[in-house]
Amino acid sequence: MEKTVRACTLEDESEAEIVCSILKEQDIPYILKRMEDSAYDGLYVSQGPWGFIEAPVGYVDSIVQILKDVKESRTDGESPNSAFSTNGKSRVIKVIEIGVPVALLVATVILLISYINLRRTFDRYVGRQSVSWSWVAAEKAMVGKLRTTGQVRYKDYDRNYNNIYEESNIYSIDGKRVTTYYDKNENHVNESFVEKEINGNLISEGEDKNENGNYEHLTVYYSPTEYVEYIEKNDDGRADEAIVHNDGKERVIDLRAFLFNGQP
Ligand SMILES: [Ca+2]
Ligand SMILES: [Ca+2]
Ligand SMILES: [Ca+2]
Ligand SMILES: [Ca+2]
Repeated sequence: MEKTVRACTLEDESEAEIVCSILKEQDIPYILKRMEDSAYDGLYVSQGPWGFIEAPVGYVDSIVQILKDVKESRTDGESPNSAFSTNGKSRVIKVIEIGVPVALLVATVILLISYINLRRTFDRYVGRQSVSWSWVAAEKAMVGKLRTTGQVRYKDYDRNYNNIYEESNIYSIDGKRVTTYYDKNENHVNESFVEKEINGNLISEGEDKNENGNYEHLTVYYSPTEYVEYIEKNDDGRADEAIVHNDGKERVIDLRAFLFNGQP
C-alpha cells in the first residue's frame, strides 16, 4: 500500500465495523487503527475517538463521505449495512441479549411444569398429599380428606362414641374403599382385614383371632369362585395348610408335605 494518511476518526467500535465493511465492499484500501493499539494504552479511549482510519491520500475524500453517510444513517435509524442494526450493535449480539434470557425463561417454565407434574404423580401414587381430619357426626366417623382436593382417603368409625375405632377404612385415590381393618372387640388391636380392588372384587381377607400379629386364616382371591385359604395351625407365622377352592370343589393341601416332601 502506498503512503497512508489519517482519513477520519471513528467514534466507537460499531461505527468502525460499519465503515470498514463498506470500505471492504468498495475495495478501498485502508488501515484501521484503534486508540488502544496506540501509545495511549487504552486510557484515551473513554475520552476521545475510538480509533481512526488511515488510507492512501487519493481515497480520503471517499472515506470521509462514507463516514458522513454512516453517521447520518445511524442518526436516521437506518443501517447502511444489513448486518448491523440501528444502534450499531450487531444483530447477533441483539439476538444473544434478547434470546438467551427468553430461552432461559422458557427453560425455567418447562422445568417448573415438569416438576409440578412429577410432584403430582408422586403425590398420587405415594399418597404424600396432606390429609385433614374431622369428626363427621352423621357418619359417626373420623374422616381424613386430602387438603388439596377434598377427596376422602380415610374413614375411621366409632359408632358407640368410646374413642376407639372399631373399623378403619382406606380409600383409593378414586374414592373407592379398598382396605378395611376391624377391631370389633375394641382393644386397639386389629383382628381382621379385608382388601378389595377398586372395582369391588375381593383381593384378600385375613383373620388374627388371638391378635398376636399372625393371621391364622388368610384367604387370597383369584376370582369369586377361585380362592385359596391358608391355615395357620401352630401360630408360628407360617401357613400349614392350603384349601384350594375351585368352582365349588375343595382340595386340602398339607403345605409342608407338598412343598418339602414331594407329596401332592
Ligand atoms: Ca368405638
Ligand atoms: Ca381387636
Ligand atoms: Ca394369630
Ligand atoms: Ca404354622
